[in-house]
Amino acid sequence: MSKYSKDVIQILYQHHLDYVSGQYIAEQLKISRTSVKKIMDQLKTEGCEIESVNHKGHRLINLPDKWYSGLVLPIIEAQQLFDHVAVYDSLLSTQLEAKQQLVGNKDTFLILSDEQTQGTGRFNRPWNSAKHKGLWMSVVLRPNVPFSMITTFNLFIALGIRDAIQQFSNEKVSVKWPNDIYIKDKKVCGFLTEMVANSDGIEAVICGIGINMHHDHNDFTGELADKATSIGMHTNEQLNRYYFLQSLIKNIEYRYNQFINNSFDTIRDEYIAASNIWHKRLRFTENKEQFYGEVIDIDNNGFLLVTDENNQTRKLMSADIDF
Ligand code: BTX
Repeated sequence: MSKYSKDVIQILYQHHLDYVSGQYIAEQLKISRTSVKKIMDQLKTEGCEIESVNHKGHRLINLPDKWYSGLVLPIIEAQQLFDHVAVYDSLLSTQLEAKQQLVGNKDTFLILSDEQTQGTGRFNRPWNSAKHKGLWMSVVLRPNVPFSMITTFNLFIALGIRDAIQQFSNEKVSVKWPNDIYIKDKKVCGFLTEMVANSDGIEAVICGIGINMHHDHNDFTGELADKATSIGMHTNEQLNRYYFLQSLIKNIEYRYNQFINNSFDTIRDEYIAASNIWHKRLRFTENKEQFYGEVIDIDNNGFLLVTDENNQTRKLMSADIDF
């Protein structure tokens, strides 16, 4: 891919419905018109719907589905959340990359990759992150809040992710405390929050988010076959990752500001209504201990209150829950 592809597509996006001449693009980027033509052909073979008309120029008809930093940038710039964004074709893991890039600066940023070859969930479990299929990303934020507040970060962000997915799904989308988002009875998204801190306070919060988007039934094999789903399997609309990202970032920003300014009890009712863990006998795994029980409440700090089979109430901060 030419290093100018992202600039060319950004220029086309900025002019959206209008034609842009090859001459104009060449002048803006200080490259030849032949190079512009080559890049345009390359973009078309990658699936960008570009119309080229003699004496008029080039026009982007539809947003592509492939990630181009030139198209992600305007989405990020429309919100206040991030200082910058980096877009990759393939990474081991956006979470690993984010942790490397946060050192030695105070920036907030987004790392996005079309594929992860070693995507991971909690406890180093593998996270399936196939190319072109999903949204695999990590956000780095720098909240100036006490350590004690960080436990509720995940709960606020869960609602942001849930709201974004709900906008595109025909079916009800719910939160499975503490780290998953479900469509009906299948997992569409997993996310995790990690923190870098020193004695002065929190240096960074790194939230890794994996959302299945374009998968169909055949894409989920093995243990995922009856566990996982994608937004694409529950929508009538043509799903485009840029439109989804736009909504996701907006919703995350909204919930992040809520998190900074409010305690969990202000969203507790909303969180409870969005959760799918009520009135069920569930299996809990906490620190390798397994037990069965029923969730009775989520307290004002976001801890789960569970009555186990011995009628004991347990307070959980994090656990694996199986239906
Ligand atoms: P988790 O440990 O709760 O979930 C991991 C479990 O979810 C796996 O053991 C498997 O059963 C199931 N699983 C794996 N891949 C998928 C999938 N694509 N869809 C549905 N279920 C799946 C949840 O961890 C947190 C996952 C965070 C992933 C993001 S992606 C961007 C960032 N980079 C990275 O390496 N991790 C995060």
